[in-house]
Amino acid sequence: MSSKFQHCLKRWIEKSEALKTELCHWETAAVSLGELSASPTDWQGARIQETEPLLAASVPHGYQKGDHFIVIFPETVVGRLHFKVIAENGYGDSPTWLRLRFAELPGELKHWDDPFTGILNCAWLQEDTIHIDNLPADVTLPRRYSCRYVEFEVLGSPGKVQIFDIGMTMEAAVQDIPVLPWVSSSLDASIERMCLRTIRNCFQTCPEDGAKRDRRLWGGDLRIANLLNHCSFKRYDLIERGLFLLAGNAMDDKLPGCVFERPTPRPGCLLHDYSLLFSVILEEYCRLTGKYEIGSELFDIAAEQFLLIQQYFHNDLFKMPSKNSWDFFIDHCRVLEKEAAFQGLAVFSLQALLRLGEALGIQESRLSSFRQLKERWLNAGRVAFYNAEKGLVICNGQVSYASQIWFVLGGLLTEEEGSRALKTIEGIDDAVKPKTPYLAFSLLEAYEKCGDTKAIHAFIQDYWGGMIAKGADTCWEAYVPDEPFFSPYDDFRLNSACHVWSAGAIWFLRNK
Ligand code: RAM
Repeated sequence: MSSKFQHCLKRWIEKSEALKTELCHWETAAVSLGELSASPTDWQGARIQETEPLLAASVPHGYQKGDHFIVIFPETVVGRLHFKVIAENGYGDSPTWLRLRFAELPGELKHWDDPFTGILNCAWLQEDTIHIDNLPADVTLPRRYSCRYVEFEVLGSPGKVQIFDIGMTMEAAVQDIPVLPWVSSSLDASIERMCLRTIRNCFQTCPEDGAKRDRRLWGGDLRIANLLNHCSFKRYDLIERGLFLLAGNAMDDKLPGCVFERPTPRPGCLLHDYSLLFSVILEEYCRLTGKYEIGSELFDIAAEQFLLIQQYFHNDLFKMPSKNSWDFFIDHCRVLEKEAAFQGLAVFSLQALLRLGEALGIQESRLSSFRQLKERWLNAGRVAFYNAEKGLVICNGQVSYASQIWFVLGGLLTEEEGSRALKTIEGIDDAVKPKTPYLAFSLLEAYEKCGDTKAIHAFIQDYWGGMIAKGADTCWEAYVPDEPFFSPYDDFRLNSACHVWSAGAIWFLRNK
């Protein structure tokens, strides 16, 4: 296949590299020892209770083979763990062997030894074993971890050892969480703080999806990160780097779903909705910053995505090539019928492309074919999926939030029809609900488009407030309030509890 953009890739990668930031480093100490217990009333049936403060002045406990203890950090931290070890009797004649387990949530520690059932690599589980040969020792682990709790287990030691001064050298592109003026309630303030901490922890040399997993740039996540950045840290360089990383890693002109930064940038898998959403990120980035040069530079590759996607449209209707194909995302939900949602998302993304084209002053002769495509997709989608009598978008017999949301956002429903659909679906018990705060973000956008500010606030308080009530201090990748063990990966221990796409509430609390 001949590539139209092959000659641009090197330049885009170079631009992304020039935007690579130095990371900030700072210290956070573990503040107490903790005890893990089963607790049916707590999220995932687990609780870690503080038992004793870890003060600089307190005499460290002595530990030997078979002992274990948990330390608690004051918040979810991301960085490199360090601590000191000494032999209690001063005679360290042999190695100390430790197992360390890092958990974002208590449930991970409680279920650590359960059989692994996940569909991703089990090496994502945050565990390390180390040998420390010479005591006394100052130990710093080489790997970056994301955690609130660390369990130390002594697998072997020269008699009793003391382990103390346990801290995390934090690592992120940004350090200080901005103090934002005015909040309307203390719950909103806590939600904002949780969102800001999440964004900070995920802002590394690019906006990563999750600090524990996948630790990489994803297109859909970047769309949300771009908006959140604008109302928080304002590190536009990180977003711009993300845009160039995606563009510079195009495969046969197709923008990748994700990108690995190390050891050198390379593309990850394809996700067709993320390829289309690139136009949305670009348009929003240009509009929010007024920096339209990047829009000019990347407009053509954004536009190309709509030509490439046409192979999946038949008579202007999107058709999944196979059921449950991972290449079309929408949400982490296996039963979801995605065709209507994808149709709406395609129109939504095409509208963003057209807005950007107009703002850039691109000639109508170039834009008109995209305008026609948008009209055709919009009309075909309405005819195929909108049931005016029921007032709902129905996809292959299924009623889902995803279908209503993307039909509203794409303008395939009028504001009135959208309001009706979003109200009607609330009364349908078996409607397929969002599994992630990613889709929940778009639900809020849909409420906003229909002018329902009350619904936005009620949903934020219930959904993000629900996470806080369950102990969250950063936003969880997946959240189904009545399914504590839900995991897109068939093992909840793989879920990330600090995920940037989940911090979307702050956009609606702040973007007033
Ligand atoms: C997972 C992560 C990531 C998301 C993709 C589609 O790997 O949750 O954030 O963008 O799925």
